[in-house]
Formats: sequence, C-alpha cells, structure tokens
Amino acid sequence: MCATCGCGESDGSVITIETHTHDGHTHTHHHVHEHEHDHPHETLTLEQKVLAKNDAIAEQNRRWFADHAITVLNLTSSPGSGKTTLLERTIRELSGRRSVSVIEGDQETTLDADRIHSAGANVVQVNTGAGCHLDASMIERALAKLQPADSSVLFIENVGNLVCPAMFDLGEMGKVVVISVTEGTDKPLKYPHMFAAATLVLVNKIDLLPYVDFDLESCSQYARLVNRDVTVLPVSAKTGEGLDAWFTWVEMNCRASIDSD
Ligand SMILES: Nc1nc2c(ncn2[C@@H]2O[C@H](COP(=O)(O)OP(=O)(O)OP(=O)(O)O)[C@@H](O)[C@H]2O)c(=O)[nH]1
Ligand SMILES: [Mg+2]
Repeated sequence: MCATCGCGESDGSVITIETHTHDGHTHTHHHVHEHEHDHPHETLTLEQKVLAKNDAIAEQNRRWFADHAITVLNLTSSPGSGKTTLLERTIRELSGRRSVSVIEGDQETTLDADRIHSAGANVVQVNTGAGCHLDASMIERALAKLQPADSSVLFIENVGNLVCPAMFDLGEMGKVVVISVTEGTDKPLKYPHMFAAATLVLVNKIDLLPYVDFDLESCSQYARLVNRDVTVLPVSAKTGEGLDAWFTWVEMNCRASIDSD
C-alpha cells in the first residue's frame, strides 16, 4: 500500500482543511523504499498499524453517520474520470429534495471545492499534499467544519487514484468507482482491489463511445469477475444520459439510511 508509494509518511501531517500546505517531505518515496528492502517485517507491521488506526476512526465516523441518518458515498476514480462533473449535476438534481454536502479530496488547490460551492452544496476541501488518498481522520476533521445536516447526503470525492483509496475505509456506506471510457476496457482487471471494494461502478463519458475503443460489455464482465454482485451503470455526466439510474440509486440509499436510523 502506501509504503510502496510513500504517501503513508504523510499520514496526519500534510493534511490541511481549506488551505494549501506542503509538509516539505518530498523525499519520503525514497526513504520508504529503502526501509522496505532493509526491513520488510517492520514495513508490514507499520502498514498494519496505519490501517488498524484508520479502521478504528472509520468505525467512529460510521457510527456518527448512522446516528445522524447521513448517507455517505465515497467516490473514487483515476484522475479526471468525471467525479466533480457528476457531483455538480447530482447536487443540482437533488437540490430541494435533500441537503447535500461534499468533502473534496485533492493533493492541491480548491478548484473542485469552488465548483461544488457554485453548484450549491456545502463543501470542505481537504488538501493531502504528498498523500494520494483520504483517510478516516481527515474525514473526522472535515466533518467538524462541515457539520452536515441530519438525514442529508454526504459525497466524499477521493483523490484521483485507483490504488490506495481502495484500502482506506472512511466510514462511508459504500464506494462508488467512476471509470471513464477513455481509460480502457481492462481497468477492473488491472486495479482489482478498487473494483472489489466498490458497491457501484459508474462508466462515465459514454457520449465518447463512438470515438474510442471501449467495450462496455467486456468492462462490465471484468468488474463482475472481481466483484460478482457489483452494479454497473453507464452514464454521461456531460449529456445526462443514464443519470436517472444513478439518481434513483442514490435516493434508494438515502431511504435505507433513514429507515435504519
Ligand atoms: N465528454 C465527456 N467529458 C466529461 C464527462 N464527464 C466529465 N468530463 C470532462 O472530463 C474532464 C474531467 O472532469 P472532472 O469532473 O474534473 O473529473 P474528476 O474525476 O473530478 O477529476 P479529478 O478531481 O482531477 O480526479 C473535464 O474536462 C470534464 O468536462 C462526460 O460524461 N463526457
Ligand atoms: Mg474532481
């Protein structure tokens, strides 16, 4: 996991909310690799500790969400698959029916938070600096600022990355993987952990299907090879095609959260 890419070193230190901060530890990558080769056992133990600590905080988050009947969906994808575009449309669609808030995760900038704010939702930007994923403690801190309403929907837009976000439970109800047709049919096979962790797969940018080599049927089959029961919905966040099925899915999950409260 992050001992491989180095972002685990940034855990809890580079994160700032609504600001742009580096911790200056750009040498981390090299250090962790050396450590891994010299002491594989210590590296494994460190990874387990990081994940165990994360899981404990994620469980607290999950309990808090349940107590407040908040539906929480964690959107993951490679960079640029269309998560923010999808959220902009979703916020506009849900407005008037549900209170929607968003936690935006990016290494740098508040660009996505600005877009979400313009679309009409409460938003907090988390900048991870060198980190390549959100973790549960970042969500805990963001919640203190965001204070989402009871029975509302909270979308978490994770850092664009199909690897590490698969391993970090944030306390969400489900992970939604957004893959776009420009990325290639084989992504579920190449990044199986992310697809295995997903509750829903959205195949975005289907308006571009006539122009790219992408086999929707094969991609769906690959997703089901790693996650037998996963739902796959083809959509275009640009044209709106297929989005009704997504809105219905979100609404169904909202009702489930409220009923189980
Ligand atoms: N043709 C087409 N373009 C889209 C669609 N959805 C998003 N885009 C474009 O894809 C680009 C990236 O979209 P974003 O919504 O910023 O993607 P993202 O996943 O939030 O990106 P990161 O946060 O950087 O990971 C933008 O130029 C969008 O206009 C779609 O359904 N069809
Ligand atoms: Mg985005």
